Amino acid sequence: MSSSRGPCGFCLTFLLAIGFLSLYIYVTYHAISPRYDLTVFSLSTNTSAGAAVASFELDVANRNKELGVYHDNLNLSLSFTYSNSSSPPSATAVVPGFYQGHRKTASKGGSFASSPGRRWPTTKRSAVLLVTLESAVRYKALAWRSRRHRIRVAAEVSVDSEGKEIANNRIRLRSGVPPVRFNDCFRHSILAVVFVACVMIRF
Ligand SMILES: *[C@@H]1O[C@H](CO)[C@@H](O)[C@H](O)[C@H]1NC(C)=O
Ligand SMILES: *[C@@H]1O[C@H](CO)[C@@H](O)[C@H](O)[C@H]1NC(C)=O
Ligand SMILES: CC(=O)N[C@H]1CO[C@H](CO)[C@@H](O)[C@@H]1O
Repeated sequence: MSSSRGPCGFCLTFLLAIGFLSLYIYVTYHAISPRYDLTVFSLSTNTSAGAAVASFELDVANRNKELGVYHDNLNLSLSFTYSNSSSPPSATAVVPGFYQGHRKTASKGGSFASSPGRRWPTTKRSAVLLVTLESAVRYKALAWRSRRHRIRVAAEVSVDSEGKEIANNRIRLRSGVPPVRFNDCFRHSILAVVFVACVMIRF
């Protein structure tokens, strides 16, 4: 009995505890960034106002099993890629920030309106538009919140001469996403949990 309580037994228990905890923490708290899909997009010209209006619907999916997501405002911009490339965003739209529980998908509608004095190019022909989304998210695990992670994704949208989106499927907004790191409080708490677990296993 006493031999199993020797230094080797302790080391093994310690390593096993660390291993299981690391695995659990990785599986549970490895944050996946939200997924953004345009499900509806259509461009129409308001002839009375002489302005174009683009309405859209956006699916925002939190694919994490255990993490909630606090979304900051979603800043969207729309540009006409066939016009001169140096031109600034043609229009912007904001979807107000919201909290999203784990494994939830939210559908958010909105519209782009051209800014006063800036007419959009008339789309009497098919065109490719660029939709860019900028936001920031914080992940929530139990009582912890991660720091802010910036999101910048974009997609090209093809519209026909009527201004309707050509592809009928959803259009995914994409980017390279940096890995998530929890703040110091979170890391220290994990260390404390590991320490307590080791002490409990030992005694
Ligand atoms: C078109 O513009 C006019 C004037 O600004 C506005 O009253 C009307 O609601 C607009 N129509 C649409 C479909 O947006
Ligand atoms: C979104 O727009 C608001 C207001 O213009 C700005 O304060 C905020 O920083 C923007 N967010 C991102 C992630 O760019
Ligand atoms: C810099 C650039 O591409 N300028 C072009 C902008 O668009 C006008 C009209 O389409 C062209 O004539 C310019 O050469």
